[in-house]
Amino acid sequence: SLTTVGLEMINVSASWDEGIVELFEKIKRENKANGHLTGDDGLFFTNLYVTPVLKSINLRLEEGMMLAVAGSTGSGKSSLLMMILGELVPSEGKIKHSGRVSYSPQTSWIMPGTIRDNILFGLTYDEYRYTSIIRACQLEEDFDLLPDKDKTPIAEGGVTLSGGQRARICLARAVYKDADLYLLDAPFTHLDIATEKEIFDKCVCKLMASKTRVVVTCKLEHLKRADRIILLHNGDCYFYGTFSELQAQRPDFSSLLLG
Ligand code: M5T
Repeated sequence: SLTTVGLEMINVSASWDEGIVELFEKIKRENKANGHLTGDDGLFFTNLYVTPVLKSINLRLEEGMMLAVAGSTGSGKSSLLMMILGELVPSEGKIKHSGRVSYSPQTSWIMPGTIRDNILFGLTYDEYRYTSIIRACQLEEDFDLLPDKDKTPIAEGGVTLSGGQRARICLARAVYKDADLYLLDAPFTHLDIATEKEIFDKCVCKLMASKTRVVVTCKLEHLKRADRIILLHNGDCYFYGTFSELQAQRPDFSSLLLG
C-alpha cells in the first residue's frame, strides 16, 4: 500500500542508566590506555547490571493513526515518549519518524505571561486555528470568567489557575504547534470525567483526526477509539495491536490498567 509511516519502532530497548555503562566503558578504555588493567579487566564490569526500562518494543503507525500507550504505574509509558523525543537513547533497535514532534509532558508547566502567550508559545496568532483549539480544549468558558479573557496574565502577579486549567492550556499549546507527530503524556490529569470525555472526543479524536498521535491513557473508552494499543508491563510489551485483538488475545487486560 502507499501509506506513509508516522512512527515506527523496531526491536527497541533502552535503559535510563545507560549513561553509567558508557562512563564505565570510558574508564575501562582509559585504564587500558594507561596500562592499569591486564587480562581480567572484564571482571568488574560484568557485575554491572543495567535494568532495561523498555524491552524489544515493536510498533508501526501509519500517518494519522492514534496509538494509546497503557500500563500500570512505572511500566514505562513516559519513557516510551522520551525515547521518541530522543531524550532516552535506545541501546538497541531503530526508531523512525519525520522529526517534527510536538510534546505535552505529564506535568503541566506555565511560563510568565498571558494565557494566550502560553498557548502560542512564540508562534504567530492564527485566529481560526487558535479558536478551534481553545474550543476543543474547553477553555472558552474559563476565559469568559477572567478579567482580560485569554489576555489575562498568569503566574507571577497574575491569576492562579486550577490544575485542570493548567493541563488544558498545556494540551492547547501542544496542539497549536504544527507537527507530524503529537505526543500527549496523560493529558487529562485533574479533569473531571465529563470534561475528559469531551476533550478526548473533540480535540484528540476530531480536531486532530489527521495527525499521528501517541496518547498515554489507561481509560477503556480511549483504548476503544485508538487505532493501535500498546500495553506495557514492567517495560515489556504485554500487548500490541487493535482493541478487538486485545480483547481476544488478552482477556484479562483490564487488571493491568488499574493504577
Ligand atoms: C519507568 C524510570 C522510572 C521508572 C521507569 C521518565 C523517567 C523514568 N525513569 C527514569 O529513571 N527517568 C525518567 O526520566 O523509568 O517510568 P515511567 O516511564 O515514568 O513509567 P510510567 O509513565 O508508566 O509511569 P506513571 O506512574 O507515570 O504511570 O523506574 O523511575
